[in-house]
Amino acid sequence: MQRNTRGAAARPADVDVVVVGAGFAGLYLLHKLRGLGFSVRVLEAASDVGGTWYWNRYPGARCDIPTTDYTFGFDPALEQAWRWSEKYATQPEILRYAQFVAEFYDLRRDIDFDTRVEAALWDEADGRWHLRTSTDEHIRCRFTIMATGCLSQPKAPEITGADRFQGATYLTSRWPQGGVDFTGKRVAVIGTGSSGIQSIPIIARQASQLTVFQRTPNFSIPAGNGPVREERLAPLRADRAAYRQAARLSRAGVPLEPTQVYGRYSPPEVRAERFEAAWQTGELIPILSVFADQILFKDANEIVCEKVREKIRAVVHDPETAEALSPRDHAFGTKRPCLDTGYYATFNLPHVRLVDLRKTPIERITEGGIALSGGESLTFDAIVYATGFDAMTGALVAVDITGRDGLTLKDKWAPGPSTYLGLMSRGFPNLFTITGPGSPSVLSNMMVSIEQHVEWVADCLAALRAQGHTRIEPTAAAEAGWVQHANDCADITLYPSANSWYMGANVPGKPRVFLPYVGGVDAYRRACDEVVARDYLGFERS
Ligand code: FAD
Ligand code: N01
Repeated sequence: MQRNTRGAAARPADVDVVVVGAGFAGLYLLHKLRGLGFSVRVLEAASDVGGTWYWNRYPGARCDIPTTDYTFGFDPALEQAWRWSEKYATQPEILRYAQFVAEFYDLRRDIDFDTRVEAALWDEADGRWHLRTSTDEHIRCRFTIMATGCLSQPKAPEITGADRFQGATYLTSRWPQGGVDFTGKRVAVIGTGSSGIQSIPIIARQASQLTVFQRTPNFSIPAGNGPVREERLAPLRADRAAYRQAARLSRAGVPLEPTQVYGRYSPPEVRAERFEAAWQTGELIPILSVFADQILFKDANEIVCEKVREKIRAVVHDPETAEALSPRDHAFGTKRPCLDTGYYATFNLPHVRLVDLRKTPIERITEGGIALSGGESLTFDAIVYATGFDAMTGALVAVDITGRDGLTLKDKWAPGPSTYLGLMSRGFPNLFTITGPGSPSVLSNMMVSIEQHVEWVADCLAALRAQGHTRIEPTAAAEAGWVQHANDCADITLYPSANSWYMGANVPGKPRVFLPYVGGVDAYRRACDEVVARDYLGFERS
């Protein structure tokens, strides 16, 4: 028996299951597996639960799926016990929710905090994983479940001289717990993805000067935040179970009837009306679904792009700045669009400047600030990096995972990740990934996808135990088939045409592979269910 880092309780060094990560996925796994009678330990690098919502404390951080949907739906009692205050809750409120879930099910007693899993080695003779942690503990387990998150491994800034800056440096995804006061400071923000776009208007309120360094403009729509709207609450109140079931059987994990209207065949007034209706919802899924063909064909997609650009021009006073903020290099939706509160209007403020890095790239970061290629040198008190993540695979390959016959996950996935259903990868028996590459994950309401994966894996472990099996691994043919299918689904869309983190394009040297499964939450769930109905088709068990 060994002690956890908090010294709170003795922990067994040999368990049925180790779960890596205590975000929403890890929390639900622990609850579910405990209920099935498995011995479980959860190992978490952070000092508390929450995952994404523990780490991303930058100003303005909120969810971009409405809280009516971005919430656990597996337990009516949990839903009864919690009320969200806003359409899009802030990071502190979502973190409180994660903490509330941990307390509701008394989860913390089986979680080791401040404990990073550094290595995992499969012992074929023993039929177990042997894990090594940053606290130098060695743990044996029959099953390892990686609930390490899709957006949890920050990407390095990759800018020459980044370590030379003498002022304060912040990373949005590792924001200080006590917050930062930028009052009177000259601040640089590098990056205009969701994190940059959420934080920039708030930093602008404090800073004496704010300079935004934009490499690629992003599409953003106003969130229209406020109290949870009655029309969202009504169907939930009327029949909670039916609402949650509709989400599970939807394309993106939020109940929405798919449209049959094609943009390319619609008259201008229909296009305008449908776009405006979606824009007014202030929600991502409707604006991603204005037309049935918008993610398939460039001309249909361009209708949406140009309407968003019109909105930008209507807000931003300076035409040159408006044009610089208008995306022209990627189709709408092929990079995750953002939700904002006053983002574009921020560029009308006299103390806010946009630097278009396409025209004047950063040459290097200096002791005092940022030097641009044209010879201009800007001085700052603080630099904020909103530069994103090594998404979907980063946190998995950061652990030194060695499977059967000495195969490492890093080597196997060097040409791109290869999985069966985004749940397992051949060569790594008894190792599961929650919302892994090849599953809908980041293209969906993650709460719905996390629940589906947790339930599938938990049912699988229970079925193995019931059948007297101790080992499971996908076949080579099943994995190759799924990878082919996932690529085929992506290739008929516009998604692969963008330099997005969905494609691994934001990390130098990362192979260009479309990482999530684009076929939809509904189709994906059916595929997973069918595999089970056919007695775990595509898996070898012993
Ligand atoms: P995470 O929350 O990422 O948790 C993974 C945990 O694993 C982390 O706590 C990490 O510390 C730990 N970990 C990783 N590696 C190790 C290791 N080797 N050893 C020990 N611990 C480890 N999705 C939506 O659907 N809607 C949204 O509105 C939304 N908003 C988002 C906003 C932000 C700012 C970000 C970054 C992401 C957002 N997402 C959103 C995606 C979000 O990541 C998921 O919704 C969800 O929170 C993921 O939960 P998770 O438990 O799978 O992973
Ligand atoms: O990261 P990003 P993020 N020099 O990768 C730029 C979720 N999320 O943290 O596009 C200059 O999107 C980079 O430029 P480019 C959501 O799923 C949700 O913002 O690579 N610039 C880009 O502009 C989201 O999609 C919310 O050319 C550099 C930016 O940095 C995902 O997390 C909030 C650079 C990174 O954008 C990631 O979002 C936050 C460099 N060297 C996050 N390197 C919600 O609203 C990178 N960039 C719920």
